[in-house]
Amino acid sequence: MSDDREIDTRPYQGPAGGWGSMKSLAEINAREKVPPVETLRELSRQNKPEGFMCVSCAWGKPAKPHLAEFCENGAKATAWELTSFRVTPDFFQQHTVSELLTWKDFDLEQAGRLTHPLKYDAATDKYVAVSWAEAFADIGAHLKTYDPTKVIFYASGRASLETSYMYSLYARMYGSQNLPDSSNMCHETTSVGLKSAIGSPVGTIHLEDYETCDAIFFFGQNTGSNSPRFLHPLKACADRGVEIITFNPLKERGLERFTDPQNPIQMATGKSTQISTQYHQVKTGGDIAAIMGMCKYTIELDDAARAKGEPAVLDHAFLAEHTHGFEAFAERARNTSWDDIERESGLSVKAITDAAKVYCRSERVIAVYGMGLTQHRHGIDNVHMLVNLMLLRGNIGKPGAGMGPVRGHSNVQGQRTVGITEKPELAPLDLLKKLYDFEPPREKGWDTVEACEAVLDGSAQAFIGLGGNFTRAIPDQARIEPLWRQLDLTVSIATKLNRSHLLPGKTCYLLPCLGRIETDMQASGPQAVTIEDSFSNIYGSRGKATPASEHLLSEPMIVAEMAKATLAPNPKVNWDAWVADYANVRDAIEATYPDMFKDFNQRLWTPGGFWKGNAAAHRQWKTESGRAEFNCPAGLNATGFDEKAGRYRLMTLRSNDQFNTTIYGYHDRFRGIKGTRDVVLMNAADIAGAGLAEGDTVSLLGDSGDNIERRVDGLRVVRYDVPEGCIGAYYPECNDLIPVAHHALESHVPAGKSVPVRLEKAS
Ligand SMILES: Nc1nc2c(c(=O)[nH]1)N[C@H]1C(S)=C(S)[C@@H](COP(=O)(O)OP(=O)(O)OC[C@H]3O[C@@H](n4cnc5c(=O)[nH]c(N)nc54)[C@H](O)[C@@H]3O)O[C@H]1N2
Ligand SMILES: Nc1nc2c(c(=O)[nH]1)N[C@H]1C(S)=C(S)[C@@H](COP(=O)(O)OP(=O)(O)OC[C@H]3O[C@@H](n4cnc5c(=O)[nH]c(N)nc54)[C@H](O)[C@@H]3O)O[C@H]1N2
Ligand SMILES: [Mo]
Repeated sequence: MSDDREIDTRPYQGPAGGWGSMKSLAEINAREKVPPVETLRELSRQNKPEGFMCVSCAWGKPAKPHLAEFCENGAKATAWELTSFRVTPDFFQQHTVSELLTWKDFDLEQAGRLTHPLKYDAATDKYVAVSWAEAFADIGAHLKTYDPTKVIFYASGRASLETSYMYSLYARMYGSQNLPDSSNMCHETTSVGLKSAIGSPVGTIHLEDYETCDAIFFFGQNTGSNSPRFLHPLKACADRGVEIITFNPLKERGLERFTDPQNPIQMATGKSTQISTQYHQVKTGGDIAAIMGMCKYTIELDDAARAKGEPAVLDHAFLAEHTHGFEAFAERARNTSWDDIERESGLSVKAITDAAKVYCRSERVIAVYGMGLTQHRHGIDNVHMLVNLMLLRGNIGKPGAGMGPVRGHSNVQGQRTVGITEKPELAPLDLLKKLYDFEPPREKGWDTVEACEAVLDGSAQAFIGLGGNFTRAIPDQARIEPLWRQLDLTVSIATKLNRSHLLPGKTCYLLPCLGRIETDMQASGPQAVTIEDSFSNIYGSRGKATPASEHLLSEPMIVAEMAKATLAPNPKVNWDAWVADYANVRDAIEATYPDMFKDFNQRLWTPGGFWKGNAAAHRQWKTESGRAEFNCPAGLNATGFDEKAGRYRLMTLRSNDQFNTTIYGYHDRFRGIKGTRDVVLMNAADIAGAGLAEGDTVSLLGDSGDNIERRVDGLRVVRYDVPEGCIGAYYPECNDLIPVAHHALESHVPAGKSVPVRLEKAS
């Protein structure tokens, strides 16, 4: 166990990348005891044509990859999967589930890869090995007795397009549309916000657009930690003189400066490249106001230019031909006062106009964003505002410009593409009915928040998890965990042990699967799978590492066997043929989505992937009006709650040493926090104002006013450069503080970037 670590919270002076990332990598490889030859062999295949696609983030894979087309965190994810540690049935003989519940997330996953199918035995409070046949038969028998509309089929965004297609078909043939995925906690705000504004639920740019853009506006995305390969195109942009304007409450190192580990001169001389040309520490939830300020400046500059007969600033031809609602929005922007904008954004008029001037003089602008915009009560307004800004000068649907949301899990976007969605209108239900001769459910299913509510009110009967760590990723964990154990059946398909597995339903199975890096041998030979990245490009991926255990089954096989055990035979669906050769699943995907997946099997190994297409990128707007929509926000503040004395806006953050709930270690290098994750990052004035000193121990208490006590104790105060009133702490440790009801309107993404909290000093 790991509680004797040395704690160090001195600020980090180095750049992102560089020798620091090399050292961090070497450490994790040594710790996982992966033989160096194996590591090197696998890393050399990472993100390469005919290789495997990284299991970490969804950043694009260039057609001409670098010699080493991986980053520190991608390599960590590889080592994490290749680990030589194993969690065997013997491990569970030694540890009861109650005991394991006291372990930290890090220690649970560090124990190694799961090796055998397991069933929870309530009498001994232990997991015990079972045969696959027994597990499938029992799961099927249970599912047959439930109301399908009360069964949750969750997916975390890693499983392939093939698995995801089979999984969503299985759920629907069973009668359930409850298909939430991790996207519900993540970029669903993008899916809803971009769809209503530009008619496309995903980003509009290609990776190559970074070669021709002349400015980048960056909101709430932590590139250095969460999509580090993006640092290469960003560095190339910086080298070309592209202006990079960042809005983030925290000074994230990867957005400040970067040393390219693949550049021998930078590595030898210790030189780094400055990334952001302007860095604006906006208040948490203050982006609507900041963007409104930029829109106001741009529109008023245009008003003045036209009054003087000078060239227009706005792209009036584009506005007239392609947009709807401009006049109403322009009036709103003109009528918004700079006082309100300054107060709500926490930025000065000068800072905002400096940014706006760059916008006005740039011809090709890319807007990048991540969780800093999506995880707020008014997250949709955030996304809409960014679209508004981009529309003003026609920056969507032309080369070198467009919307660039950075997706999370490596195939999270793809899962939605092939049917994992609780929204019936997003799945081709009529075609599925025709292809497979069954009656698909037509009612809307539960998303993640609704699934949580269904567990809270007792209406959910069973949970199937295709990967992920659901109960650890969601809000309000302390309230939900006890009720989780009332579920009649819980089934987790997983590679490693995590906290969700330690909350067994009345009947509970833990099914270990192959990872993407491993050889997947089926009747027709070794299989490849496919994934879709943030740019809507689709790639083949082939694992070649030796499986962690001979008892593992592939995800498609597990889904197929569960389906066969649950559903009446259907001559139109040959699950066995699909498993025997995944090319057959790809043919089925092509038949279901002919536009996006034409010649799917032939295009599997296209260098750089093949593009599934995007109407908005061609200025075809699939919106209600048939045009790109300007949307006015409800207000200027995205948090959804008022400021009051003693109340802070809590941002739940990822460290550089984690992948979501998978904790690789205790070193958030770029933020200079080592040895602990139990911290709260606070502004010096706030520390003094609360009568605290650095290093004090405090508790955070929920302050949402719903009379439910929420608290997290034992957090160490760290002085940090964040705006006053805004504090940061790590996810998932602080998820207990987020009420399930505190989510983005419409998209239902838990509002983990602005949570109302109070502070209490430990006595
Ligand atoms: N190594 C690693 N890679 C990952 C992940 C991981 O955990 N580890 N997770 C993956 C997943 S699933 C996802 S979704 C992505 C997440 O990647 P990101 O989108 O980068 O998500 P976060 O790190 O949660 O937060 C992003 C940034 O938002 C800023 N922020 C917080 N509040 C605000 C605000 O109100 N306004 C603005 N402008 N900024 C704000 C924070 O300071 C932080 O820098 O990364 C993926 N890649
Ligand atoms: N407060 C707060 N909460 C958040 C967030 C936040 O920023 N703040 N971020 C949210 C976001 S963006 C997301 S995406 C969610 C993440 O939520 P999830 O996607 O549910 O969680 P992960 O931590 O990615 O899941 C890790 C587990 O996946 C399993 N796994 C890994 N690889 C494989 C595989 O190949 N196959 C299978 N079957 N299983 C595998 C392992 O058992 C591992 O323990 O959390 C959300 N929760
Ligand atoms: Mo995510």
